[in-house]
Amino acid sequence: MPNVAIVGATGAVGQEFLKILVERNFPVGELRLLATKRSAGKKILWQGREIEVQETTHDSFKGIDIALFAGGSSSTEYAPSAVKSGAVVIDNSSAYRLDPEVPLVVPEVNPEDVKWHKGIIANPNCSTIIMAVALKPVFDLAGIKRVVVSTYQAVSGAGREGIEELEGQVRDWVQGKELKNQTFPYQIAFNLIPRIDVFQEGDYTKEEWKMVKETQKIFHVDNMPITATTVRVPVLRSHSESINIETERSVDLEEVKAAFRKAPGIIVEDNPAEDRYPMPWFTSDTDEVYIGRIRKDFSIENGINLWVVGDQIRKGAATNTIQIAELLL
Ligand code: 2RA
Repeated sequence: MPNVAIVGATGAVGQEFLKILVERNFPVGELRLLATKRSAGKKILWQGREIEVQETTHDSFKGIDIALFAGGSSSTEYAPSAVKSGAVVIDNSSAYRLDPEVPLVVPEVNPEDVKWHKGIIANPNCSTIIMAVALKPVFDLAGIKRVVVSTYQAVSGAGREGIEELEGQVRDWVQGKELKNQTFPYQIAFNLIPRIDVFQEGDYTKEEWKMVKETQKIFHVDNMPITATTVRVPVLRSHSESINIETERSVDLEEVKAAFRKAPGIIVEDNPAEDRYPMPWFTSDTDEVYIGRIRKDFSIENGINLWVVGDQIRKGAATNTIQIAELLL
């Protein structure tokens, strides 16, 4: 059984790793829990074992086969040491995602890419993963000419602080107090903010460029035309995306629906007659990508509109990482 290390074990994604390893029955020999100095010494009960969290150092990876990095700046510092010790790193940070030497993997889309890793495999950005899972059946069926996506991203995408900020602002508003913001650039309660991460080239944000460039890499189509607008909304968990796809070839909508129904990792929830469509409140804490509002785009010859929702902490981060680890086994 492989020895597994979790770097960032006490954070939101790290904690989710612990749950998902159990849920998916992932075989684990030793489980080493690593975190910053601040969390070192904490004891975590996992599968009847009491495991003490250790501070991550360059020597933390001796005897480890698979190192799951939950994200953050520790990746560039410690992933090379983990690889030197013989571990395969699966990294949730953005550090290696566009490195041509590092595969960027969504198991439902490009599982074969794990084969050419040189020690590090990158886990894509959460909103990218959710979109890629939804695009794959359409890509296989009719080819993709262009994608226009707008996201509605939950506050937990910004970590625990994001949740605390929204909850705190709602509480303060009810009590008639002044609302304060620290994590987000403006008040997020009863509002939305059309800017996630920093502004970059062309006045697009880093999150928007991630959706473009990472998707192109995952599908091995460097020039796939994709344009994104990413928006933070006052939702606690699960990212939603409105996706417009122009296909290369004409395709019957029923065929598209059938392809979604057959595809791994997708649940079709689309019944206008019964007012059924995916919503973030109901998809949270699940592993699938939910697709609804499947419609023809009548403004172009070959176009489809979708409403796609997925739990970004699970499928957008932790579950996708463990699925990559399963491919390694
Ligand atoms: C967000 N995509 O939702 C980011 C987290 N990786 O802010």
